[in-house]
Amino acid sequence: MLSVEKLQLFAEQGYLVEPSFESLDKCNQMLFELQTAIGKHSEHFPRVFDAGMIHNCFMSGPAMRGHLSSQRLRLATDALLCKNAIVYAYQSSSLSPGQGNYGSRIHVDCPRFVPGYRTNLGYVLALQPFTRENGGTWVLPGSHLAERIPELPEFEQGAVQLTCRSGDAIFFDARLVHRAGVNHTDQWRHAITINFCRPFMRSRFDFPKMLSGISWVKDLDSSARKFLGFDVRMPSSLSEFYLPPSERLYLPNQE
Ligand SMILES: O=C(O)CCC(=O)C(=O)O
Repeated sequence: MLSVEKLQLFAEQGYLVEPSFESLDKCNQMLFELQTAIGKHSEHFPRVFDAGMIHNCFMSGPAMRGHLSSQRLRLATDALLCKNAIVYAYQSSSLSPGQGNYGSRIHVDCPRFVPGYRTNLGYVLALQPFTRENGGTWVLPGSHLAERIPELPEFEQGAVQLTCRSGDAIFFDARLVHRAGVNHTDQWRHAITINFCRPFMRSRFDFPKMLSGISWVKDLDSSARKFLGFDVRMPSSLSEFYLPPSERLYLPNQE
């Protein structure tokens, strides 16, 4: 799927935009689920530091859950991060009219800098067009190659703003310095964002535990299960450690 040229550019610049990564139909379903989730979330947590960001989006509807079964997404994480990648965090990034959000500060999505080694991969799926006016993501090309996070003037001098159509995806090295823009329109701008990590690392939440007892878990396909960490669960007793191969909690050969 990703040409050698694209992979080379990704290595140098730290990001790439994949056009029409997801269908408009699926994006619209996800948009509906996300808007519903935002309504509920703001009732339960009216004053949070990351307003406009819904956590664990796979809990908020079948389309956002189904996105974890996207073969394109699995192929992309294989190519841009590693085999058997898992989700560190699956959330959304919405900008309400006239606002930025927690993601609008200059930041990287992974605190560790390991020269020459990518630990995490960022992913933003535009559920609506990203424009200059509604806060398309700003990135500083090449900044993933250095440990230092530049100050605002340096960022502003070199940053480029990414504009997208609905369904376009932005992939980035999680060490790339970036930020969400500010929405200067009177309409919301919605996106889902996923941070992927290597399978030996830990997720922000214990997803298998969170999902214990939930009926739709049995319908997840193998790639969605893998993304949610079901193949790298830790045994908590010797009887779990000695389970037969077909029931093992931590599968062999996870990178
Ligand atoms: O919403 C955006 O444009 C960027 C989101 C972001 O900063 C992030 O996912 O870390």
